[in-house]
Amino acid sequence: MRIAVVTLFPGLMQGALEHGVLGRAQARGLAAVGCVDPRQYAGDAHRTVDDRPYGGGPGMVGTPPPWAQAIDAARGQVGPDAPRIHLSAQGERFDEGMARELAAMPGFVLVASRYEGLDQRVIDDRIDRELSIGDYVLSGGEFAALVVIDAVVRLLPGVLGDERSSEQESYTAGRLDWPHYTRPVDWEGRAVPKVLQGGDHAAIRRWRLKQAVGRTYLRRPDLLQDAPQGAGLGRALSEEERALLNEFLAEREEEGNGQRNR
Ligand code: 4F9
Repeated sequence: MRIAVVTLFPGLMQGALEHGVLGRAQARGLAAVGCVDPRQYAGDAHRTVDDRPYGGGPGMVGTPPPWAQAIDAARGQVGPDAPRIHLSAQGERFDEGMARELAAMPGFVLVASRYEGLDQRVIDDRIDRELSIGDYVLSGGEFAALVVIDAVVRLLPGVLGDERSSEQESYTAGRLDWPHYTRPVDWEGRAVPKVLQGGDHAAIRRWRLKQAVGRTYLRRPDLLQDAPQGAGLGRALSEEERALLNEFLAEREEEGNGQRNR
């Protein structure tokens, strides 16, 4: 997969992309991330890439010629029909469903503009889609672009090894994770749950699904609704999950309305 990022801070992107899963995916040739800096296409001696907004007000707006040329050059790196995606608080909300959609593509362009944004004519003419990673304002789109890249690249075949089977993946999609434990078995008077200490794999699987469904119910009940138009991975409870949730809630009641697990 090829990803090209249009950014005034290629160094910020490249630094973050060297590490961990993303660094390894690139080293192994599974993903290639390149950056295009609009400053390369600034015509004047001062390398200007923004200007004061028409109509007045604070801040600066990305000026069309260098941004449009940088977007065109980025598309040249990834393919003539690659979608051009602008990271923007005005965009549709990015979620795991969209990460899967992007992971199935041969490549895409991410445009990270500064906080005040991009001249609307560039958006109208050179952007195919706007994505938001959440309802907050960032000082620029770079960190949002990194969030999208991380969520997508980890889904590419071969990137994560075999940590999760696709069967397990479809069972737990749209559900929060279950709790994890490692040694020591007792830590500051807190024990690892008994079922995890034994070797009954069916019981362990059942316990984990129960915790996942219970946590989702308590913390993110919205995920237990079918997603409006297939974007997110939320879905209604299955029969098995409903039974597990009833058990989870009964056990929680017994424990005294649980500080456990919140
Ligand atoms: C981008 C915020 C994506 C949320 C870009 C300022 C942004 C953003 N999601 N804020 N520039």
